[in-house]
Amino acid sequence: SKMTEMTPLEAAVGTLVHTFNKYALSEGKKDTLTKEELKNLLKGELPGIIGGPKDKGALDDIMNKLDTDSSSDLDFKEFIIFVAEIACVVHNICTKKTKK
Ligand SMILES: [Ca+2]
Repeated sequence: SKMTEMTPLEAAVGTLVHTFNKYALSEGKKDTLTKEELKNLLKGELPGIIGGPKDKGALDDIMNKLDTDSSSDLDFKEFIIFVAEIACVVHNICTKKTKK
């Protein structure tokens, strides 16, 4: 099928879209993440990298930083910038590890 012909990067992009939609649909506007949805996404999908935000203040800080248009929710573009930042951190760690 078409799915099995996808490259790993194509599949990864599909996963990003699917994951965003899965959480965005649960409450509020269906195409944005509320703070609660962001909390659940971090806990459910990035436990090894971010961990659950330890307290409400930490979650507020993340939300405020990512919500660049101050709409009180995250659209896909705001979310994907966050993922890009995480990817850069992971890239730096991996690059340092493999460098002799
Ligand atoms: Ca926003």
